[in-house]
Amino acid sequence: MKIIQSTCNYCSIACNMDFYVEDGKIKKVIPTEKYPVNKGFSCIKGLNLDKQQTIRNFPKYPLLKQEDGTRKQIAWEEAYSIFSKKMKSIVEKYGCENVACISTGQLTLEDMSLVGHVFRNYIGGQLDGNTRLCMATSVVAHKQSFGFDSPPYTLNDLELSDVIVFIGANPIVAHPILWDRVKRNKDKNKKIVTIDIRRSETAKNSNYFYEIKPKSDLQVLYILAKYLIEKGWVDEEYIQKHTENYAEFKEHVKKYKYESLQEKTGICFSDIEELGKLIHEGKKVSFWWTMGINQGYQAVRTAQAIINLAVMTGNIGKPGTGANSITGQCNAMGSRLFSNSTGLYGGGDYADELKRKKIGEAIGVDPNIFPKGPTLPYNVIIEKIISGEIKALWILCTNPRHSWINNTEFQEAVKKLELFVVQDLYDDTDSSLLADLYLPVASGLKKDGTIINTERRVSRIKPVLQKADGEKTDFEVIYEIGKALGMGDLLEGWETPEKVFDKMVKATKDSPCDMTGINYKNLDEGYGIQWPFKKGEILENNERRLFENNEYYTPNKKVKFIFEDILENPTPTTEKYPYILDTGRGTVGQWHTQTRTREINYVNDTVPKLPYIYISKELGEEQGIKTGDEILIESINERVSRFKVLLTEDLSKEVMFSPLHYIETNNLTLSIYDTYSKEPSYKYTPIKIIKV
Ligand SMILES: Nc1nc2c(c(=O)[nH]1)N[C@H]1C(S)=C(S)[C@@H](COP(=O)(O)OP(=O)(O)OC[C@H]3O[C@@H](n4cnc5c(=O)[nH]c(N)nc54)[C@H](O)[C@@H]3O)O[C@H]1N2
Ligand SMILES: Nc1nc2c(c(=O)[nH]1)N[C@H]1C(S)=C(S)[C@@H](COP(=O)(O)OP(=O)(O)OC[C@H]3O[C@@H](n4cnc5c(=O)[nH]c(N)nc54)[C@H](O)[C@@H]3O)O[C@H]1N2
Ligand code: SF4
Ligand SMILES: [Mo]
Repeated sequence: MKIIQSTCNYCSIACNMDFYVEDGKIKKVIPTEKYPVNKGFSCIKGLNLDKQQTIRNFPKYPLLKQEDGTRKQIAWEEAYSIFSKKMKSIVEKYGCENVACISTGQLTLEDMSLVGHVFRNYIGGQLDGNTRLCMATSVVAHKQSFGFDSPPYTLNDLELSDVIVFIGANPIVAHPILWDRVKRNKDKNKKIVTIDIRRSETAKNSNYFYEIKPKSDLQVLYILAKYLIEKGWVDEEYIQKHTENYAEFKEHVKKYKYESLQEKTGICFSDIEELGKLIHEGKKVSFWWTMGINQGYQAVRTAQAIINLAVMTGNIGKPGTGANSITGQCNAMGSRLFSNSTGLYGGGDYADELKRKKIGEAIGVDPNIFPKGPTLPYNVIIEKIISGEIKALWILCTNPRHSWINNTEFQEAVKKLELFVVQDLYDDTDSSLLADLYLPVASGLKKDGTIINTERRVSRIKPVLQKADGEKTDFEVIYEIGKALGMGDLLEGWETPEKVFDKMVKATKDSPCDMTGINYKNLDEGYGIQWPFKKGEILENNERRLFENNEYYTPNKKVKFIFEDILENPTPTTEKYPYILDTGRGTVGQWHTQTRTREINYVNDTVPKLPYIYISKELGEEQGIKTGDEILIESINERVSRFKVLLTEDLSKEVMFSPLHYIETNNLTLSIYDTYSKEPSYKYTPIKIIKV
């Protein structure tokens, strides 16, 4: 029996798994014991990776939509030819700015780089990723505050911290192995703190829980900063030496009044005193945030308010500390640095002439082929499809008919396209079913490449199984499309994932994410390597954090306090729509739009088949609603969805929660975005109940 170590390509922890393979079949899957991330553990999704595409009879050949709406199987060569002819004619007729591609955080770094090369460098179209729905806020916050998109921590910091603060994050459900690292922390007196708008699984298992009003984090964080400053519980020396803009920040937070705290946030002054004391008395305090922060209308500033807190208390760049944004999809970090969408390969800036030249030379292309500026963000792509400007869309490894905010609008939008191509494992996803051309691809079990996890660790995805006749990987399909488009010489040196990886590594030389010391050979030793890792460096410690030398990536090497006045909520609740819909992950076993996790029998058998919504017991009693009832919920934009009710004591009367795993949820959400990152505000929708 052969044992092949590869990486789980669901969540951003990127556990490694040992696949035991015999006669072309996976006999068992065991979490890799020596891997520094998951140390022999994994969640149910990783353990069931062998079920991928084995239960359903999935297609191996492309499907072309016919005039009567049925789909006909066609040969691969025909599909490439149709794609390239149609795409080229649309570009000719409407201009390259009117074709778009939406990629993902779930492909390999090599797949993403290649799509960037084909679609941005060659076609010159618009390219964004579903990472916009997820990590755009953190990216902007990091760039502005730290000078580069650089999550500073290593997962080991969870084992070293004595005060661990989760803000808008529910790792027990969303990142089980991150939570495992918390449980491995040996400090008996450690304090786990959760700030959420509902008593989440993580809140229930924390020592302290602060239940705040939806989207009131910025108020809480500014008042907490004001309190710490008044008490003198800040690290003056660190602030003096390594930060800028502190005096202005100090002045800014004075504005926020303790008197209005309770009304605005739902927590009281004694909570701020308690939280302030916890942070002050902690020796190694770490702050961790995820989608409760990133998905909001003032999200970037909220993320930066967390960064400000860590910095002003000197909790950064030391073991067990940090302002730590947790990523979501397995390769969210890779897509941020290598998709060539919002920035140049390796986290470069399109406007930086010097960098264009350097990266062009490093990867062997004329820098003039790089786009002149960043891509249109996802929401503008959709708006321009609706307005009839954008005429072609290619999506890879994402299911926006289900996951996009206000998703019914997506369905309406794609009807206007002249060409809609979906590249996915399955031909029956909500998006695949709408495609003019559907391109099937093999699962991660048959792919070769790398991904970068939440702590900047690069690891290998290796083919565990061989492809069947006709089956293609994403890399092959993208490459063949490039060929059919006529890229010719431009594809020289891009033939294999390894070649592309080596190119991308060269593009990072001397940048903060310098990976010139990483190659497939040293990755194949099986421990993963975090960036930065320069050529010639010796890896003494494989669990490293950034900013240990107190130098940031800004021009003056100082971290910047960034803040602004708190905005009015663009869509507050009204008398007619008095409740707020919160959305997010429902269970460990369910992954987003459930196309993959439906293949895990245990998950399928145990999760509700119908969409469900949690409502507080109190409200249920008041309104005569019971668990198991079916109700209709209407959102402020007058869309209606049907849910099964689950009454709970974990919510306040004003808030309801429905998981994103059901398409009905995003039927209700609104087209509201953060000002700077354009990340959707998925977690705040005014709604009302229509009883059934
Ligand atoms: N099982 C499973 N795991 C997953 C995924 C999955 O689909 N299934 N998806 C992966 C991906 S891509 C991502 S991005 C991560 C997401 O991981 P998380 O962000 O941890 O998950 P969510 O449930 O979206 O949201 C976290 C919490 O934010 C809270 N919240 C909502 N609004 C606010 C607010 O205004 N303030 C505060 N403080 N909290 C608020 C919600 O109540 C929720 O408990 O999970 C990853 N892991
Ligand atoms: N209401 C609400 N909506 C949300 C969120 C929320 O918190 N609330 N969270 C948002 C977030 S953070 C995220 S990340 C998004 C996720 O949204 P999506 O990315 O749309 O969700 P997935 O189900 O992961 O879609 C991945 C698709 O790729 C396919 N696939 C899997 N592996 C491969 C592969 O190797 N190659 C190809 N080509 N296809 C593959 C799968 O079958 C699936 O159809 O949802 C967002 N939507
Ligand atoms: S915790 Fe994440 S990476 Fe690890 S097995 Fe589960 S889904 Fe996969
Ligand atoms: Mo995500």
